[in-house]
Amino acid sequence: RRLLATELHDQEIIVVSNREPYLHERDGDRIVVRRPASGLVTAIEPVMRACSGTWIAHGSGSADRESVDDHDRVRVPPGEEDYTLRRLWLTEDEEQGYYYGFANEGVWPLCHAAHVRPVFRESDWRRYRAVNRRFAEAVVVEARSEDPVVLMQDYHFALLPAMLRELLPRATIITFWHIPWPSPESFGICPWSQELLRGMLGSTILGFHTKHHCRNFMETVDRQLEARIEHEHDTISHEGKETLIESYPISIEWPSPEVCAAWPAAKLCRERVFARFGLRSDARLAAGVDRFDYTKGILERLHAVERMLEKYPEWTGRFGFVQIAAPTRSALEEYRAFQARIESVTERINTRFGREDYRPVHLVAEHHDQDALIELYRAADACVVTSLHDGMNLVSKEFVAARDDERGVLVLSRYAGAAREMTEALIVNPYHVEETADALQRAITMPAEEQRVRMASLRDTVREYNVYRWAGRMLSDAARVRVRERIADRV
Ligand code: GDG
Repeated sequence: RRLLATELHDQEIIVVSNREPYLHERDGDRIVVRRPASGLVTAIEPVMRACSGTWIAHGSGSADRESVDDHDRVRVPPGEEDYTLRRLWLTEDEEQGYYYGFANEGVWPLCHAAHVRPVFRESDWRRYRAVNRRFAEAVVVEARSEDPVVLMQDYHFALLPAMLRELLPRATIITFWHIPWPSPESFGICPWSQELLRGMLGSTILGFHTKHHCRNFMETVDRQLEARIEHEHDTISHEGKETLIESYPISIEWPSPEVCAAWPAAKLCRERVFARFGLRSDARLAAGVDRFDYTKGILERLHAVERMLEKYPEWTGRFGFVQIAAPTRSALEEYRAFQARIESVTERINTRFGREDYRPVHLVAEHHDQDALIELYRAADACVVTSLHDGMNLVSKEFVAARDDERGVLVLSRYAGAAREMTEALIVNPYHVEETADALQRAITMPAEEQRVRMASLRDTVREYNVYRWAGRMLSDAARVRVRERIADRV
C-alpha cells in the first residue's frame, strides 16, 4: 500500500469497468448496499480506496438511481467515502447488445477454452462500439487534467483505449485484461478481431495475468496487423504508438491483523457450517465458491466428487461438498441451461449416495456476504477450484488468506492462472475425473503437518504478491513510460 502511494504522487487516477463496486438495491422499504460477486471488483476496490480518484462503471443496482441526490455520482465506500463512483446508465438495448451480446456471448467464450461457441451478431457489435464510445466520453468529462492515468478494465472495453487516445492524447492508458488471451487461431474467428486489436493497442500498457497470455496476444497481433513486435522489450509498435505488453498477476488485499482478529475461530466456523448443512462432527468438508459460470468447472468438480464417493465408499455419510454458486448472467440461455444441468447432476449424486438424513452435495445458488464466505473457507478441509480456463482465480487466494490456522488443502486447476504461483496446491487437470477424485481424497486425508507446510508456503506467496503489488508494478511501469514519453516530446 505504501509502494502504491509512492508510485501515485498526486497523479489523477480514473478506473473504467463495466461492473460497479457498490450496488444499491431495494429491500422492502430500505435501500441496502451490496458488493457484487466479481474478481475484478475484489481486486480493484482496495486499490481505489488507497488512491482516491474516480471509478466509472455501469449503474446496475435496482436502487442506484434513488440512492443519493446526485445519482450519477456517489462517494464510496458507504460511510468512508474514499473515492467517487460515477455511474453511466445504459438503455436496455445497449445492455443487451454490448454486455450480454458482444461481451458475454462473444468475447467471453472466445477467450476461454471451455468449449462453448461464441456468438457474433452485427447488431451487438454496433452497440459494443457505441457503448465503448460513451465510456470514452465519460472519461473526458470526469478527467480534471489532460494527462490522467486511466485504468481500463477487461474485455468489455477493448475499443476504448484507442478511442480515448484520440480524445486525450496525453493520457496514460493502462488496460488490464482479466481473462485469458487465446491462441491466434482461436481469436482469429472473431469477425472484428482486427478492430479489437487496434482498439487495445491504443493503450500505453496492456496487462495480462501470465506471460503465456502476453505471448498469445503478441502472436495474434503478429498474424493480424502490420505492427513491429519487439520481444526483447515486450513492446508492440503500431501506427506510431508503442504499447508495453506485460504480465501482472492479480491478487487480493492481504487481511490485516485487525481483520483476522475479528474472524470467528476456525473451530466455531466449522461448527456453524456443519450445523447448517447437517454434517456429522467427524465428517470432512470440501467447498467451492464461484460465480455460476460454465468456465469454472463446476460440472467436472461434481463428477470428481461422485467418483470419489464411488471409489472410496467409506466416505458416504462422512463427507460433504458445499458449492456456493453466485447467480450470474442468468439472462443468457447458455447460463440458464448450464445452471439447470448442475442442479440435475447434484440431485442425481444426492439420490445415489444420500440417505434420509444425509446429502453429500449442497448446491447453494445464492449470493453470500463476505462473512459467510470467510466462514466457509475457514470451516473447510479442502477448497476445490477446477476452472476449465481462468485468467487468474481469486477464490484460491482468498481461501489461503482465510486460513491463518495453516490448515486446509487447496485443490487447483492447472488451467487457472493462479496455478503458476500456487504450486504447493494439489494441481489437477479438471477434465481428468480420476485424477481430480484422487486429489480430493488426498486433500481430505492429508496429515496436519503436510497441510501446514503447504499452507504456510502458499500464504507467504499471496501475502507477498498481494493486490497492491499488482497495481504498484503497473503504475511504476506507467510512471517509467510517462517520463520517457515526456522527454521524447521535448526533443
Ligand atoms: C475475473 C476472471 C480473475 C463469488 N461468489 C460470491 C462472491 N464471490 C467472489 C469471490 C471472488 C470473486 O467473486 C470471483 O473471482 P474470480 O477471480 O474467482 O473469478 P471472476 O469473477 O471470473 O473474475 C478471473 C478475476 O477476474 C480478477 O482478475 O481472477 O480469472 O475470470 O472474489 O469471493 N462474493 C460475494 N458473494 C458471493 O456469493 N460477496
